[in-house]
Amino acid sequence: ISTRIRNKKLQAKVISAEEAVSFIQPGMNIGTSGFTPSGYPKVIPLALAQKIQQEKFKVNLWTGASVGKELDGVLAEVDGIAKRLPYQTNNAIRQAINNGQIQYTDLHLSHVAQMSRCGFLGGKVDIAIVEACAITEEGHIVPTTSVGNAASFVQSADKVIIELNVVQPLELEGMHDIFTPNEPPHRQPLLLTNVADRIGVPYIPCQVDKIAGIVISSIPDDVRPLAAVDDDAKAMTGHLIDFLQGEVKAGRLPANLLPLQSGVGSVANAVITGLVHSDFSGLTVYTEVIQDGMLDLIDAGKLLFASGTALTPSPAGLKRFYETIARYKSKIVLRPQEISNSPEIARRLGVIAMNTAIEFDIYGHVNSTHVMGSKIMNGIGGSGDFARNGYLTFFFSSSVAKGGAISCVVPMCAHIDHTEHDVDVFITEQGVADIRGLSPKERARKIINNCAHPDYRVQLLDYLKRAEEATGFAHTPHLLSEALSWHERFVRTGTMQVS
Ligand code: 0RQ
Repeated sequence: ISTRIRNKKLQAKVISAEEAVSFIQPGMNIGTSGFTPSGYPKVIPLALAQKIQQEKFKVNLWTGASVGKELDGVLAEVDGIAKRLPYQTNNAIRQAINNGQIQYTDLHLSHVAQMSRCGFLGGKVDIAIVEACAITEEGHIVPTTSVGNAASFVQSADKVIIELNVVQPLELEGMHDIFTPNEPPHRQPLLLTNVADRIGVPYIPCQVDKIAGIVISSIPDDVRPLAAVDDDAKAMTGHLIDFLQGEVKAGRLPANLLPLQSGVGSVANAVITGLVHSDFSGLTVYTEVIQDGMLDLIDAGKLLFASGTALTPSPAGLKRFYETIARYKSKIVLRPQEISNSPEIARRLGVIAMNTAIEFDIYGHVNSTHVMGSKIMNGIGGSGDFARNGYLTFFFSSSVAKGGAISCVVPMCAHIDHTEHDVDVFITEQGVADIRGLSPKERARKIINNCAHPDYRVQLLDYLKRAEEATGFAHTPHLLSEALSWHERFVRTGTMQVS
């Protein structure tokens, strides 16, 4: 254990998970490490769930993004969460949010650290629980497969509990670059001008006295298998690659493109995998999650460097990563999400932002988060950090969902996460709508003709034509009594199609 806990005084602070949760009081704000099912604490939340089941109380859970079942899942199942932020993908949590049990605050991921430090989120972090692969002699924490908000939570917490995970390889040490900005006014620029630049230290700074206990864990990350790449995702990837080639030819992008950002989900991974089989090389990545496709790109010699805040591989991808960690170590850096998702850096580097929508409307607004206007799916995640600040911003979606009963191109989104001002290009399996420089009415025709499913094109064009006539060809024509009728029709009849 001395190779993992290098401070003698701290070796005496190893406690059980049950002892660790005795520090947690009802109503506390618990800030944890973790981003996607990577690098989150596991044995302490499992013990906390047991305590909550016996004593019936709730805590507020702040993480980096979604986390694994040993944290989100078990705490939701014992009804132990009062407020959850800033992103989730767990079924039990989603259900509890949508039935009113959990209050959920869905935030741009780059905003969370500053908001928590500055007390915007309902007090400060009472206890930070952080997964580590080692603790240095000075008490500094070496994170594992993600960084998320851990550094900021440690900085502002009263107490820190470390979950030392002995199945996370020690070779992870050196892969992190931790920097926490000072608060305004007079904040200094982030001096990061290339994806591989390092601006911080390879550990989370922490004072020895703040560490209340260390719990040993040997539970691996709950990584998930990748969804199969379906025909829609393949078609979208093809459209994207053709489009990027056109941009290079037109002189609007360099031959090795610009740093790529890619969201989560089946489409996002298919897109990155598609690049492996393309002619592009010398690529770089400045993103939040590093998925299997990026490891493939490194193996194919096409990806020079990837910067993110989390490794989010499939089980097979994680095995490959662990087995050949030395190969990837020099090509990957993990940063706090405040830096990986920084709007300042996304703008400076000229990131190509690629995210997935639930639906988008004919004028170019995007809904990434809500089903039929009311029910949360996951959250905005980092999509807004990159979409607004990218050099070139793409949104992907299949043109229809639920076997064609839902058109993902609608007259008006029933919830808006990204506005018409944030998007450059939409891609569905039907085609590409490049809306750069277009007026709303020009955009509408392009989006309908290029991206909507043929089964819904006539219906959409009819809406547009009638809205133009009714408003006297106003700037962004809408029929207010009809704009959301497509969603209403689906809820009432089970389809958006007019019979
Ligand atoms: O539902 O699972 O019940 O079949 O939505 O859709 O097609 O599997 O797509 O896995 O790529 O997820 C937007 C949710 C897409 C995701 C979203 C239903 C569809 C299916 C999932 P079923 P697919 P994906 C970086 C960036 C926001 C955060 C973000 C997401 C399910 O990409 O959460 O971008 N993005 N973060 O049937 C009703 C519609 C629908 C619909 C699809 N119009 N109406 N249901 N579905 N379209 C990541 C982080 O920040 C960590």
